Amino acid sequence: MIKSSTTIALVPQITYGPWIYWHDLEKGMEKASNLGFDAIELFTPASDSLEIAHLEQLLKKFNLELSAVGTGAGKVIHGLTLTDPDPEIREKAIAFISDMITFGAAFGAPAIIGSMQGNVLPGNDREKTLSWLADALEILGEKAAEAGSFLIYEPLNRYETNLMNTLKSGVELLEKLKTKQVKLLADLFHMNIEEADMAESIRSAGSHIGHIHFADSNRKPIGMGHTEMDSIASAIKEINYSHYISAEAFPEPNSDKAAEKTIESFKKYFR
Ligand code: LER
Ligand code: MN
Repeated sequence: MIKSSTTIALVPQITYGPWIYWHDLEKGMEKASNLGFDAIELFTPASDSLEIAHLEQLLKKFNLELSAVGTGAGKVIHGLTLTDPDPEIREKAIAFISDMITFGAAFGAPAIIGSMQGNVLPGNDREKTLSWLADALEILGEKAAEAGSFLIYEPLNRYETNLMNTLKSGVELLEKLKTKQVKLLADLFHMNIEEADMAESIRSAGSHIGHIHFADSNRKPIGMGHTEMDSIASAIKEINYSHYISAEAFPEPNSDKAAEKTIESFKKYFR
């Protein structure tokens, strides 16, 4: 079954971005639960920002699951990426994500590699940079397997990375890896910039897709932009997608309305 999820941002340094609820875990969970979301996706400063027992207790209390954990704080706060030319920084990036994998796995949730993938920096070789990314995914994919989980790799739009911008390039990257524990994130906002045909891209990527970010063309909640959702929803159902559809969208016009719009759209297309 396709499950609904909404995001909660808990990084104090970040005060605006594509996340629905902000800075208050318990309040966000209570609201998500009241609206009938199945799960929450968390954006935390680090793997040890929340006590496992505390989160466990709140998930139980509000009858929610943890759909995924974001790792972007490693870049935003610490300047780490998996493709930095400095091997020490790459190593720290791997350690940061590795700890996030362990944290998420305690709740059956995968870690997401989005902005932590980095970029081919000026003066650097593309093939070399891609080999650093592949090496990191091999290590982290196996780490996720050991933890009983999997890892999520997210192609981003061209304004955020020059590594992989489409699902197809993501599939090609994953198919070259030895590890089979890495799945793709289909972020409908990034896809609306990069894909020629979003539904067709979803059908082609098929079972490689392990997580979906639910946002309209303007990164507002689905239903507030011009993304044509009918064909996309059909494609998601056609590939028998059975993971989460998680609202990574701006809290517009405010968190409560964005969450309501999201669950309304989720039910319209997937229930
Ligand atoms: C993360 O999921 C994402 O979509 C990016 O745009 C943020 O780095
Ligand atoms: Mn995303």
